[in-house]
Amino acid sequence: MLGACVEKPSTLERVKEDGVLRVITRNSPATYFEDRNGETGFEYELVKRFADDLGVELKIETADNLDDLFTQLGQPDGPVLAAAGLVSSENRLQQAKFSHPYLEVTPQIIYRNGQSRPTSAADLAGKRITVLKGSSHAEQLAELKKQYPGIEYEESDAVEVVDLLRMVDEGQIDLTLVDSNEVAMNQVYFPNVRVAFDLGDARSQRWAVMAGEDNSLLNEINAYLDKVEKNGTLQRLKDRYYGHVDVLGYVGAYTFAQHLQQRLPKYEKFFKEAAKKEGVDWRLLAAMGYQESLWQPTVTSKTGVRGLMMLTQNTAQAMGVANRLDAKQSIYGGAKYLALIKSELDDDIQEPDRTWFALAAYNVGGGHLDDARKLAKKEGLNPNKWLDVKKMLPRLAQKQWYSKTRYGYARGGEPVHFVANIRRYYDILTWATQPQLEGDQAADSTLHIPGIDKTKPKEEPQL
Ligand code: BLG
Repeated sequence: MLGACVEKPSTLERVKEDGVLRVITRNSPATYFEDRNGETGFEYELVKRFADDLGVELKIETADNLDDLFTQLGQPDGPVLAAAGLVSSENRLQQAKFSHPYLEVTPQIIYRNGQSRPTSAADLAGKRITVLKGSSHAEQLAELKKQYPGIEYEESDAVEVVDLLRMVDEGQIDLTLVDSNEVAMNQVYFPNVRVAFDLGDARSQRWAVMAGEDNSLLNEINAYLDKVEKNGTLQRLKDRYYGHVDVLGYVGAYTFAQHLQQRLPKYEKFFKEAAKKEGVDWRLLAAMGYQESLWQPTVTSKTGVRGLMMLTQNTAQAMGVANRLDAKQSIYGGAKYLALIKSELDDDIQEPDRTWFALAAYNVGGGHLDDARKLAKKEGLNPNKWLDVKKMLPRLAQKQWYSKTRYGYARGGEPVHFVANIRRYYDILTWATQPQLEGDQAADSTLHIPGIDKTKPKEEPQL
């Protein structure tokens, strides 16, 4: 048909022709932010893979608040997709169409540890409550207020979710209402933040396209989301961003937050200086220090390994450490040892695996690590991939396997946990630092949580 030649291209065709997927989101730790490695965040990673699948470039735009986000999405020359932890609501359906769900979240009332814990909607009356302007939580409270007129709340468009949690943590407000995934992600930064109760049922987060979209993009999005659900990618992202509490447990998460505030500042300077000297990331060193000693300089293990970075006597000697219980010496010694073993690894091992191998060797020794790599090769696995070698390490504790290795028995399960824990702490610490504090100022800076840098007025752009 002749008419087909002049037909308007579909949204999907337009995206492919332009070679760019324009996405609008919010600048917050759970959605999108920048760290020293560049752009990151749960939504960012999910949407970046989608753009890669389409074979187009991803262009992220950020909205100041949720109203602004939907306004921009509705513009004819605006972004075509909103990926910002959105839930569908009746109001929003007038402006947008929503994709298949990718994350289940439950709205949770948050209070400060030590204050009386509200247990039902009636308890919200008379409390200082702040929520995000234009959020589904504001809609929820508006609904509740009809039933409980005593409920007063403020809607703010000058803050992000992480600010709300900080305000509760510091006692500036009594309560807030945020989604469970944000709590899970941020619990590790705020020792006083507690969940009071779930307000309402679980809801699904979805991506949004503008209401008039011709479904070409929406269908593609849905197929993509179904695919990442099936192949495990989605679950891996969830674990990475929202799995801290699952891994650390609630008590571990509060404890980590406490140590982050109380212990790390004492040693941060040493981590930074040692990292600079040895050419490694200070957050990685700090994560190792947490795994080894919970940032305590005078601990001793059952096996006589000592200090903040848990150096054996041999390692300490080799690294020129006179006093293992001196925090600075321990950190400098640990950093030097890490850099040394990393430089000695096989050239075929590429980053980021190279870092995980170096950590494993730090814990179990280079000889045993080599044995595990040889076992991997024999099994047809890749000896240069951490994912493969970590499967072999526990075998070093089983006679049928270790009896055939060069270095023999080792508690091979330990380095696997060691690396997994350090990666978790490293992620948390990386997200807790602001990009603008890198470089020259970094040595003087303390930890900052994305979106809540107290040294800068909130109005300034975060990136
Ligand atoms: C590491 C050494 C490695 C050594 C391995 O042990 O200590 N690392 C450091 O000193 C930094 O040098 O490798 S070797 O030189 O090739 O032999 C193996 O001996 C330390 C580990 C041991 C572990 N923590 C750093 O990760 C530890 O303390 N394990 C015992 C825990 S407990 O007492 O059973 O609770």
